[in-house]
Amino acid sequence: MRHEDAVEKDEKQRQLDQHRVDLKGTRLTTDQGVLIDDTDNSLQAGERGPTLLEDFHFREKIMRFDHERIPERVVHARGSGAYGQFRVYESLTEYTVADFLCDPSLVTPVFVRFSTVAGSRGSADTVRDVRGFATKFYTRQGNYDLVGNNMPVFPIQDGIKFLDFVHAVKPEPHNEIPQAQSAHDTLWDFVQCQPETLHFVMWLMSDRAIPRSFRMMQGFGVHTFRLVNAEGRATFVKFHWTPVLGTHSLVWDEVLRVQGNDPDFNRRDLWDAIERGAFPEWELGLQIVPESDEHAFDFDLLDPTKIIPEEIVPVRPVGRMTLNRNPENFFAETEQVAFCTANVVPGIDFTNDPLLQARNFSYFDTQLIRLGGPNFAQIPVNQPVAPVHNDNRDGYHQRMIHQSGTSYSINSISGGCPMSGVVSGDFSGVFQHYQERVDGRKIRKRSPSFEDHYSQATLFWNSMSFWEKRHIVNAFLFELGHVERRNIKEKVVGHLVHIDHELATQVALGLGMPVPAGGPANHGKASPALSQANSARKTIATRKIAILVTDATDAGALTPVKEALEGQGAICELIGPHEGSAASLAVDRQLTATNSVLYDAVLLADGGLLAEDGPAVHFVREAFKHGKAIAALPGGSALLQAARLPGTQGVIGPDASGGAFVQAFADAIKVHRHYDRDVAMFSA
Ligand code: HDD
Repeated sequence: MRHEDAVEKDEKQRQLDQHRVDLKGTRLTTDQGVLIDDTDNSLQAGERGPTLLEDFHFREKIMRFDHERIPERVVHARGSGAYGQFRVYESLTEYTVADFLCDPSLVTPVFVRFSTVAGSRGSADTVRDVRGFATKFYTRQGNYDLVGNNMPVFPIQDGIKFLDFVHAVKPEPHNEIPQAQSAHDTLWDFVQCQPETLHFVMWLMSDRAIPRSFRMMQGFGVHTFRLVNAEGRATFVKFHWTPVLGTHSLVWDEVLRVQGNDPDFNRRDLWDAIERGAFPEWELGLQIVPESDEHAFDFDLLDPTKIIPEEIVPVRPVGRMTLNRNPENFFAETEQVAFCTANVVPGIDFTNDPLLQARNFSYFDTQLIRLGGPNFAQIPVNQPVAPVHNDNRDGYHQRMIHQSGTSYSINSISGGCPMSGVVSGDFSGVFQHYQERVDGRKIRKRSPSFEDHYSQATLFWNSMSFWEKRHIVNAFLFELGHVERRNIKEKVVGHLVHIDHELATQVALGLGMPVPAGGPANHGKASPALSQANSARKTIATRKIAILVTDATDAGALTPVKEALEGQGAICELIGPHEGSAASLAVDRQLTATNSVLYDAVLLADGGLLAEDGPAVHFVREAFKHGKAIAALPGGSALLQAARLPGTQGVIGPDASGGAFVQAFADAIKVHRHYDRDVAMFSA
């Protein structure tokens, strides 16, 4: 039984059921429903003769194959989706009329698609990149799409520059190299020409760009939006998703190895967790700003390259989202899902953020080319659970069979239907645009309030722990190390001086450049909420532990430890010298068919045999290098010694036993990564 069968079906699931096609027990037909006897041999004039044009089955089969592809998304082409549910904790009627935010008894179905941005559909999951975090709420008042990212800021301030940014980060036009990488000349040329990118670049160079799991990423709506209540009063709002498992990342060296070992690392992780019933969860949080405070900050609320530090406006947790069901068909659901920032419901509205305004056009437009016409909202994954009645007609792939003899408004023939949503002056449930007062000249000019490109980049840098700073410097060195033009690197370092002199110095030295002359003084402000050092949660749930075993393993010593770890929600995989069983234990993977980078922690239980084994020693040393918790049962102590680890943080020896051993190991895993190990080991 799949896990979703255990929970009561929501409205969206029941709707999707109507579109399911189950081939079990069926017989082969053409698309026209004609039964076919043979699909392996084309119709020929004689056994060795030419193929006949009248073979309609052959032609249909080939035609369907030739047309299987649709254009991949221009950006965010690589993605993975899942269904789930959202429920608000308590009514937010004070701020909004959106009923999914006002009724705590309401369970709203959702579909979420996570993605990378730059790579094409078949690129690896674990590249250095922003991750998309797009949520479609199938509310009773229509679909609401919160199309966010795992970083709260964007590289550009005005949507008219989106094409330029995307062209710069995508593979270079002459040779289509590199795939899914920002480490090349055109991206860094764009950065040095466009200092508004710098705050975003700091996030991109940080560990946020290499998440351990989609389940362990924050999500941000990025823009300032508006909530509107029944009195028509608006409040500014920023949306945050906070993962219940904490926000965690891979380490860069690990990333490079994961790409070869499992290009589907994040996709598989999401899929497996849901299949296993370990449903990923996020809290929705709001930063709420009264309209009267619009100009109370030292940045512009409409500028998408800025955050509101949580220490200034706290994030209020308002609800929880659980992803509990994998799609049944990747193409039909995850590939065809069509998000649009303009999909809003009553009680949620836009601001004049020029990036958001551009997005409201772009998503709508992109679906026309991707999904082949204007009826994409009828595709099952996109179909609202709210009823749809209007005079929109025809177009490619129309599936509705409208009964009415009219398709215009106002009409008298159909009794005026579909009529206005307002009944007897009652506007409840009806979308009403917020009546913002607008007054201005038509100009192509950025507001001066958008001009400061450095202060929040500095804020981000100041907020990082020592190891996060080290990772950022190394990321700059990797990226700029792949840039061929010296002048571009110099210009980038010139910008870094305005963020922080120490950062600029370290990058300059690594690039073999003179230490830059001192820039402006660092303002010294920090926002601790930005550091991942503060995000570890006290759980080992869903953490993957590799247990190294051999035929000499003491199963009696291992089994209670394994069971205790699994009891806390960890996933244990036994890795042995061969498939089958070792010491009466079932081996999940053979040692050379896996790699330490696919696990969060390692338990050595081999019985001494692996101490002589090169790959096993490498496995342990590499896990140490990547900051992972390592524990050895008495049988594993020889391997632990053979690994000659240059440090002890997060390493649990066989001295402890029983519950104390398990607890010490679990505590070491909860830390996520022991970044304070030997600095030299992390320099790569
Ligand atoms: Fe975008 C896809 C997120 C700015 C134009 N964007 C897309 C997706 C996400 C985002 C998560 C993937 C949706 C999915 O899974 O199908 N985009 C963002 C965020 C932005 C942003 C958080 C800034 C705050 N985007 C942005 C701008 C434009 C676009 C400024 C154009 C003016 N984005 C698109 C697009 C895509 C898209 C070309 C490609 C595929 C699609 O829309 O459906 O229209």
